[in-house]
Amino acid sequence: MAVPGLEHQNGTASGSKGQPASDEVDGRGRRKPRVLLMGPRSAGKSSIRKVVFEGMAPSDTLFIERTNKSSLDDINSFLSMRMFDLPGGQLDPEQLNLSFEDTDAVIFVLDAQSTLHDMIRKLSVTMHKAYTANPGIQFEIFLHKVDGMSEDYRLDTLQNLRDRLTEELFDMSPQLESNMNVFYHLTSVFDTSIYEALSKVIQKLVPEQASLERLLDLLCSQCSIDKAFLFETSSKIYIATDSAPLDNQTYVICADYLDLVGDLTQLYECVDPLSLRDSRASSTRARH
Ligand SMILES: Nc1nc2c(ncn2[C@@H]2O[C@H](COP(=O)(O)OP(=O)(O)OP(=O)(O)O)[C@@H](O)[C@H]2O)c(=O)[nH]1
Ligand SMILES: [Mg+2]
Repeated sequence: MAVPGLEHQNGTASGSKGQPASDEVDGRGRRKPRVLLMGPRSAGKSSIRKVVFEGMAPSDTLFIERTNKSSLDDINSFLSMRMFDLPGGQLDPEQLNLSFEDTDAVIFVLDAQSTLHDMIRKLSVTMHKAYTANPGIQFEIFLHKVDGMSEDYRLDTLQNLRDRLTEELFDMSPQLESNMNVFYHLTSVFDTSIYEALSKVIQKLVPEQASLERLLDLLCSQCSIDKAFLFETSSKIYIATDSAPLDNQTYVICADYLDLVGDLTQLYECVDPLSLRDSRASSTRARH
């Protein structure tokens, strides 16, 4: 199953206090969920945004310029949401006219190939501050750039990060540590892991999640389907899936299929007959 086209508008962070502005609510008048992308310099925050939501080739991320002021992706489709890409090292959103109070999820992007010692301490202080301001906030830790690392090494690095962060949070407040919603993901823009991780983050922001899952369960049982996804075709993010266990290979096959559908759509997409006639006329003139 697929939902066509995401719309993205780039802009800068707007004020968040008081009544929400019209671009901060969806078609049904609900406030759009807000997601902040934070982390140290060069961790890969902008690359994630550009690869997933703007279709940039992963190898082209090498040429992305460093982010100096926060930029906003306004995503309007089946799920509307606002994603803010913060400058590297900026862990205080208030300095950018944003706040943790009206943030639904924070994605901390950490470079798995760098030393994380100092960052973990800063991260725990930021998480403490965010949780105090908004206990419902969702923390998503992306241990990013894991391509080129062996499976064992990836898992060891993740376990180390998890242990040290849990320890820091526990030292600050054992009660707070046990109540926080913290989720960990291994990601890379060079494979499907980034799409799967973002799908899991976004699914938690869809209020209709449980109903969608039930509908997909029904679809699977009625039509003898092994696995069903509700996809955003342009970003390859799945908004929901049925309750059967998901293996990575199934997602990879579906993602390849979506790429194929995308390529064929471009090949057969409607071309404005007027522009076609103009281009034919100019090429005829050129031959004379
Ligand atoms: N190996 C690898 N490199 C990556 C990945 N994602 C991003 N990069 C590289 O990391 C570098 C920094 O990427 P950016 O997206 O600019 O990082 P950023 O976090 O937005 O950086 P600032 O805006 O300075 O905070 C680029 O050279 C990317 O090519 C990944 O998954 N794997
Ligand atoms: Mg950036």
